[in-house]
Amino acid sequence: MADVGRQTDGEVLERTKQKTKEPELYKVLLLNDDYTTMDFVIEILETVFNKRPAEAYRIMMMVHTQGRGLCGVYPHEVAETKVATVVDSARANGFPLRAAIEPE
Ligand code: TYC
Repeated sequence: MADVGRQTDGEVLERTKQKTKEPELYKVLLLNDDYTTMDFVIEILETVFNKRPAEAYRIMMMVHTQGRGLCGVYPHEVAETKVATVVDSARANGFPLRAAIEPE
């Protein structure tokens, strides 16, 4: 049932859409390169994406063998922050690791 919106001059406006929208979600992907160590990628997956060790290893190997791998799905601002955290941490450690976001 549509809820009744505000009233103006005897006219009743009905609100037919929901007021709150689900946030759009984005995939965060890690990309392969030849120089970042496997241990560093696993550490990133555990610390930035909250993966347990076995899952972190699985995702790292997926990226290593397939070129890219899914780390998580987040609202846009969270996804952008994850990418920035990955890149900042990689550069601080001298690695060229890259991450990307993609609409879900
Ligand atoms: N290919 C890298 C190596 O052989 C490991 C690696 C895995 C790098 C995943 C990046 O996102 C990555 N050392």
